[in-house]
Parts: sequence; C-alpha cells; structure tokens
Amino acid sequence: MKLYYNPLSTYSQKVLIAFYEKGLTFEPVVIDFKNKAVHQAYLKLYPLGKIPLLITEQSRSIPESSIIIEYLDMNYMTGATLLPRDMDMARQARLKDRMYDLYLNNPTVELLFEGQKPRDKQDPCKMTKARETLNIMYEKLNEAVSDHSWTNGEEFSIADCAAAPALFYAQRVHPFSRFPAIKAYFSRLMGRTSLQKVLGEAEPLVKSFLK
Ligand SMILES: N[C@@H](CCC(=O)N[C@@H](CS)C(=O)NCC(=O)O)C(=O)O
Repeated sequence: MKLYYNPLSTYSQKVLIAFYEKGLTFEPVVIDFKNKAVHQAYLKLYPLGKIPLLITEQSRSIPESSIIIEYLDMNYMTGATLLPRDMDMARQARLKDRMYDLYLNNPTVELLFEGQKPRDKQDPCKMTKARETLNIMYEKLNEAVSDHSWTNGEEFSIADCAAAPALFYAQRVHPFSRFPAIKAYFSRLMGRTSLQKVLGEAEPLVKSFLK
C-alpha cells in the first residue's frame, strides 16, 4: 500500500495511528504543499488535493481518513480492531469519529492557522466561533471519557484515532486543563506506542510550525 500524507497534518496522523495500531506497513509518500511542483503533481493524482490518500495493493485509490481506516480494519485482521464488530457500537464509533473531525479537529486547525497570522489579519469572529465549538466538544468529550478508558468504551477505536491529533494541537491553542477526564484520557493516548511514533515522526516539523 502507498500512503500520500504529511506528518504534520492531523488527518494524516489519524490514519498513521491506525496503521501503527494495526501493525501494518506502507510505502510513504510525503506531500509538502509548500512545494509547488509536488502540489501540482498531487492534484493530478487527486484533484481535491486533500491528504491522506491511500493507494491499495490492488491500485485502488481511497481518500478520506475515516474511509481509509475502515478499509484497513475490514481488510487486515491484525492488531487493534478499530471499528467494533457490533453494529451499534460501530455506529457510535463512527458518529464520534465524525464529531471529532468536524468539531474538535477543524476548529483547532482554524485556531492554529489564525494564530500564525499577524494580529491585524486574524479573524476574531472565526476564532470566537472555533473556541465556542471547542468548549461544547470538551464538555461532551469529558463526559464520554469520565467512566471509560477510550471514547467509545473500553476498546480503542477509530474515534480515538480522530481525537488524538486534534487534542495534541488543541492543548496549545485552547487548553483543556479544566477538564480532568480529558486530561487523564490525553495521558492514556500519549501512552500508546502508535501515537508516540506518529508524534515522534512529526516532531521536527511540529517544532518549526509552532515556533
Ligand atoms: N475529510 C478529509 C479532510 C482531509 C484534509 O482536510 N486534509 C488537510 C490536511 S490535514 C489537507 O489536505 N489540506 C490541504 C487542502 O485543503 O488543500 C479527511 O478526513 O481525510
């Protein structure tokens, strides 16, 4: 399998966690959007230009982080099971995965990018909205992990793959320190070899990005 991704990108990290949780290997193709030639070539392969993108062993092209994880989980029975085999639990995991992508990750990334701009170029309305969304999600997440190890219960799942990179960046732009259950959950996430590996690979890029 070939994976087009960037170690800094949250959606790429989400899929990398899944690869490492399942103990699967892939041929890495790092896409640096700042490199115009690389970007142009990538747009020819995938005109929407989003990463990650998986090319399967049968040369099928699979975009979208959640669908890539679903593909890996359904086709490779190794390591962690990321989508519960029980249909109702699977629906709950998928719902959380969607919620964390849309309302935990996206506002966090918005705050990150706005924060990189000079103050007079920042959009305060956008930033306020992003913080409000994060506050709502922190309440929900804190509740979800207060009685359970992982967001979907006692088994690590696709929802945790989505939450982990978002929280890693969120702690910098909108700290969750007043939510004890999230703090404890984040420590459990950081204890997983998969996340340590993903963050270790991203570290040099993260350092220069967050400078
Ligand atoms: N819904 C997509 C979102 C992917 C996404 O937005 N990726 C970002 C990087 S984290 C990207 O490709 N940004 C470049 C762009 O939007 O042109 C997924 O889950 O894979």
